[in-house]
Amino acid sequence: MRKSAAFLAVLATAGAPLSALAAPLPMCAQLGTDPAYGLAGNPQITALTATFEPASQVCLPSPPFPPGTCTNNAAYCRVDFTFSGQSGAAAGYLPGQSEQIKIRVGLPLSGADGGAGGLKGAWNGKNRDLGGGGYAGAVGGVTSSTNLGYVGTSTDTGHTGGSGSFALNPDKTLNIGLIRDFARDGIRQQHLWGLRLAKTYYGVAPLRKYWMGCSTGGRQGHYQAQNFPDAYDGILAGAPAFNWDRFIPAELWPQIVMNQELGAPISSAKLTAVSNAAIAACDAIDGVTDGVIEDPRRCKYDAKSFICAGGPGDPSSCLTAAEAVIVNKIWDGPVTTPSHHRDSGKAWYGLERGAQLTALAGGSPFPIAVDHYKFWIKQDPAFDWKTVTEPAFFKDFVKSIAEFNKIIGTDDGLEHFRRAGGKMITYHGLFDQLIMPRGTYNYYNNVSGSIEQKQKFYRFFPYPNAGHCGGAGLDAERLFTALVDWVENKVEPNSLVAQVSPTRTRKICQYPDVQVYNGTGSTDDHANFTCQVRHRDDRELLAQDELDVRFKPFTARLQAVMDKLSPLAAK
Ligand SMILES: [Ca+2]
Ligand SMILES: [Ca+2]
Repeated sequence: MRKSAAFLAVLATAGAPLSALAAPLPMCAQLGTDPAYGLAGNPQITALTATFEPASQVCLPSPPFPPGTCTNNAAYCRVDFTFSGQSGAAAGYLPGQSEQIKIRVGLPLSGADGGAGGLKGAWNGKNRDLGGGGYAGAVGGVTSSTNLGYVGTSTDTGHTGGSGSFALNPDKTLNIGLIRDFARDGIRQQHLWGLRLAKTYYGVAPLRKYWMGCSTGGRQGHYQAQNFPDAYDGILAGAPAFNWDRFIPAELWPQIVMNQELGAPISSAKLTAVSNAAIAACDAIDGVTDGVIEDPRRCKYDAKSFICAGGPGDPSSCLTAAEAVIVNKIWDGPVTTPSHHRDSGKAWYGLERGAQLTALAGGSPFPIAVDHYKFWIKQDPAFDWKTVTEPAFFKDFVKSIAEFNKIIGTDDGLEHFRRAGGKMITYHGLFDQLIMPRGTYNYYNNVSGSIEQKQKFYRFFPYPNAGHCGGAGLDAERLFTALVDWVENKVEPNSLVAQVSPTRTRKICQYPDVQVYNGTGSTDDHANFTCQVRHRDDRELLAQDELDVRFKPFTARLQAVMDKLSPLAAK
């Protein structure tokens, strides 16, 4: 890891007076037992443990993984506890209920505990908070941070278990306290306790603070950039689950149209076959026939081309005419009749042509979307999503925006983050099978400023052919290294290299640059491609993704509806 001389000098001068004033630095176990260190005996802390975790090797089972697929974990100090700073109706909970945010802080060993090789023991002087997935509901491992020398943190976001049912009280009212903990307070406390424990354990506050997360972790990263703009030097926030109020109900759209118009899901074999047909049809648009679609937004493949002709040449998995209509509706996302000549009718986006459809349109619906519909929108645990008609969907969609956009929509601007000097990288696998990539294009394009102004602090890397948070050479640690280099060494990340397969590397160009094959040499070598710099995206691509004004939050009309409907309107 590269560290600038200036950074080391700052750490040295900042560290000296603090450690001179502080009480003796604790051993790991003392964090769990000695009230002098702020956790033990703290009335806001329960279920406290501080454990010295020795170095270990964790191997994945073989088969299916190749023999020796192992991770070597460095020894670290693991601190687990539950934080409760709020309680009762005033904080949005039920009477007698209190905040219960589980937090894990992993600390690379200090000098007192035998750590070495970093700046303070094994610590590199920096924190890297880690994001969650789905509805969270459990603290995650932190060794991906501690193994690299960072303090690592994680939270369950204030509820237990991966269901969305925490949002609903037994009396069918919304539990605003727990929703706020999921949206905001869990990650805020995770961050603050990471800072506090670093200072306590090493005697000096971290001089660099990073966030790293994908999916819900991508939403969490954006939430903090929007709401706590000076908390981080750098944020890596991939496949972001922002627009939560909109894309989550849109994840149920495939099931609603299949149920309403076909009465049953389309078979997985057919869905896979028509996705492959789309890839085959659109592969060459980017100039290289290689199974990769560089920009699926340019792919207009019509599922009607895959209708069984009734001849001997039909694949066994071809579609009926009715199924083809539905596959197009899934790809196009929820679109209703425009009410005005300037309306698009588009409520949200679909998955890209070529993405695996079986996660959202398979034999059973995606549980996060079902839970959102049941517990959040309908506030009825017995609600059956199969009763939702297509026209009713759009009413429910507006209700979801009205009630939840302000608290967890996470689509506010980044002006304060930009002014605070933060840097953020987002990325999205373009064959993401759960979160529609065009939501990320939409957000990026709605951030204020020209492309050049945005790229000074916020960059977007679309990954062709990659799925949700991985695949096709999407490597979050490689992205994180680029972020650190940008923050600490001012190296602007214009393009990255993806190891797509053992025998293929490709460039990943920042949006809206376009990858161009140089015309000679192997198309499996990234060196034979160039990222063509562009200052704007194609107008036609932007126009086709314009959302209908009725489904955009914060228009004046919708704001009035929101304020009337929402018990959550006050953030
Ligand atoms: Ca709270
Ligand atoms: Ca191609």
